[in-house]
Amino acid sequence: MNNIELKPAIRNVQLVSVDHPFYKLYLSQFRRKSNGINNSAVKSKSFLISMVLERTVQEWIKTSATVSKERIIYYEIGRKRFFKELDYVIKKNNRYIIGEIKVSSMEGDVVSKAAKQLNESKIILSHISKDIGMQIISINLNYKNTEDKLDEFNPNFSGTIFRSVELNRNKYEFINLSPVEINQWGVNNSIVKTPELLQAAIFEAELRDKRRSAKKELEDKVKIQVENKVANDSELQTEIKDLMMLVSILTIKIDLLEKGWVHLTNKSEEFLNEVLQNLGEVIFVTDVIIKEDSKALITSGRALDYHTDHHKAKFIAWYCRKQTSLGGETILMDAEKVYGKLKEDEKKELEHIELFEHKIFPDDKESHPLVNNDYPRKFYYSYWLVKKEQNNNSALKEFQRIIKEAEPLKILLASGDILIIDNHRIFHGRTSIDGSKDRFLRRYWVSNS
Ligand SMILES: O=C(O)CCC(=O)C(=O)O
Ligand SMILES: [Fe+2]
Repeated sequence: MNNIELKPAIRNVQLVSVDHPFYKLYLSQFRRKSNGINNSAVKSKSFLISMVLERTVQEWIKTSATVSKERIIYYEIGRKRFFKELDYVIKKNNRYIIGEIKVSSMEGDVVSKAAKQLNESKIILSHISKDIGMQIISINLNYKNTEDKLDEFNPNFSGTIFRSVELNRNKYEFINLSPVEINQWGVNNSIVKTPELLQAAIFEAELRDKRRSAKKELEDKVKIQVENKVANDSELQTEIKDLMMLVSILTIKIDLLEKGWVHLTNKSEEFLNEVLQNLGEVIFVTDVIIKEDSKALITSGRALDYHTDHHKAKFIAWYCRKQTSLGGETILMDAEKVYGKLKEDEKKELEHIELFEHKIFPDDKESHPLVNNDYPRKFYYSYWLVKKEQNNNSALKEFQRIIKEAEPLKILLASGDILIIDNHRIFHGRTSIDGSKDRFLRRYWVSNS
């Protein structure tokens, strides 16, 4: 079977009126659920007037003959019934215009919320019609304090001219009406029974707006004060710097423990030095650059396959001073994950495999085991250090096969980047350096402390 549908599809999409029995049933259940939550709350004036104005706008829209009684979207998903309310629906032949009325005391995101709601409805309704327009009628109680321009109110809804706006790549028709004009129309047509409520709500909205800007001003002032205090207090500055450093170091240590590597961008070499002091002892520093006719792989421009560095390095850190213009990507592989895919007898077998020592330090021996299962497990691996007699070892071959097939983690270091890895767990390598030859990484080996 192909194409198994995991999500049940939307079915049976219809527009129904508020009297539809399903909807009535749904509402009664909904009311029962919300009982006791809102009853005792004192309603704000803006909340009360928004109900009044919304109803008034709905009546105003009814002055257009094309407004539809059906404004509830009914649909089913699986065996469940859903309802979505629209503030109004205008039907002209096969064209639907769905509308949202928003009364608010703020600007901005109220309208984008309306747009989002409308668009969701449009997607559902597209099951029954392809020709759907969206309208937003916005009424801002705080209209005096916004830049939004008001549109003309035409007592005959059919003659209203909407503006065309685009939000999130969808087109909407939009108007911004004066609450005073709507209220007056409502009073004249006996829809609004409390003419003075609007003034009270506007007054309330103004107070809220004043509080909002005063709060913002206060926050800004406090921020400046704190900044000034820090700027003039070197002791406080040091404390903050130390704490920031401590947090960085702890974050790095946690990442190294959990996933075995960490990539930081835009850092200084001083920062790295401070981190390294907290990780252990730096035992070796190398400039990873390209030398002409280099015999050593690392200073050639060639690709390097997965390997670990010297086993005395618990961590390797690279500071990128300059990256090449093409290639030179770091590749990483979690040896724990590779190892985990082996069969038990293959794991056992690997413990007995010794690789040539990567001779650097005076006390280096001749060879070193590929895996040491003491806790935490340690890997040591370089394909160029595998002894000839191991070349046909089936466990090693399987280990190498899994590495080859696994998806590498690729990181392109940029100037100022730091990469730190747990050298006993994460294999590293790089793709060939095909661009500019001035690539410069400074590499640090850090022993356990
Ligand atoms: O050039 C690189 O990105 C890493 C080379 C490498 O294997 C190393 O620095 O140990
Ligand atoms: Fe390396």
